[in-house]
Amino acid sequence: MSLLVAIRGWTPEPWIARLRQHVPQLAVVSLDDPFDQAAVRYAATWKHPPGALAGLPNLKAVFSLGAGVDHVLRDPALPRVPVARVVDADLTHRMVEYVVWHCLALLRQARRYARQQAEHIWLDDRGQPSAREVRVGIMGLGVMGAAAAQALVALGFDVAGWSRTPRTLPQVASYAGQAELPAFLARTDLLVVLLPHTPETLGIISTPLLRGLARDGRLGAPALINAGRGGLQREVDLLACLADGTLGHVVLDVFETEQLPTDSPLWDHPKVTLTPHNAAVSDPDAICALIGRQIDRLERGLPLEHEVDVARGY
Ligand code: NDP
Ligand code: OXD
Repeated sequence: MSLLVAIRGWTPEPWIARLRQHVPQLAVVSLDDPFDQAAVRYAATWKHPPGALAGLPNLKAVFSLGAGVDHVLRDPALPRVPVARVVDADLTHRMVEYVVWHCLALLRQARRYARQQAEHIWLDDRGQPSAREVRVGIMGLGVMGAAAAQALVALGFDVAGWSRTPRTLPQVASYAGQAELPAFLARTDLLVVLLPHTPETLGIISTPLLRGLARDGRLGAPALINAGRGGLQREVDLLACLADGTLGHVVLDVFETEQLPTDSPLWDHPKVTLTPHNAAVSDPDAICALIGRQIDRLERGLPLEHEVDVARGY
């Protein structure tokens, strides 16, 4: 019996080595080498090529090596077996750091002071609002969004979240579904996007949505932080919204095309902050240990943890 590692875009070797440690009872085989298809019982994937998991007659489950599963579910030939994703405290903590970092940078006008320092300008205009005067709205109040919301509440921000179904979190106003989206946007100065990429959320961060953000915030114009997925945003709309003042600043960790093409206007835009899809980087040890525990559970007849609803897309 074997565990198939199907990775594109990341270097597979470190994953294969760690899976051999954490799943010693199975042979760990790679998509890049010849392997016996009938022996494959589990697959671990990051962006496997569509069709690569078809024709594995004894496959029992697929493990995403990340929290997101859009890279798995986009495969039209994906076998009808349970799919599990990563839920890991370290991964969540890294995302919380990312969101807090950028909310504080926007609140404290980090870019402006960096520019002033570079130009030797001493301009103390005392124009700093406090966190409690700034309304953060988090789209996606799941594992990552809920943890980020709690950290922002602890810093004093005025926090709300938007999800498919209502969520109850201390000191976080909950908005749910399309019907409550306008009210959520209208009270949001900093929009943080931690949604999964699904057929329903594809392209959701567009001009009409961004025009619904609050216009009376202490930061001047609203700002966007997207660390969910690039497919959620329309980049032409982001640029148009920055140009006409609908948005004051945009922070992006994810892009419609990754790697971001070198000629993208986002690179040099003065009101854009970019990171290379590393808001929360998976720790291979933690994730391979999680896969080991999941396989143990299945072999003992227990249900998978963090199973994805394939029809819903997350
Ligand atoms: P979860 O599945 O725990 O949470 C998803 C949230 O999105 C839930 O609150 C869900 O609502 C909400 N949601 C889904 N569809 C809709 C919809 N149509 N309308 C409104 N709300 C919706 O995911 P995680 O928090 O673990 O991760 C979120 C995403 O973050 C991942 O899918 C991945 O794309 C991204 N990510 C990015 C990383 C990076 O480095 N940039 C690293 C890790 C993850 P409900 O609560 O009602 O189900
Ligand atoms: C993930 C990611 O989904 O790294 O875990 O994007």
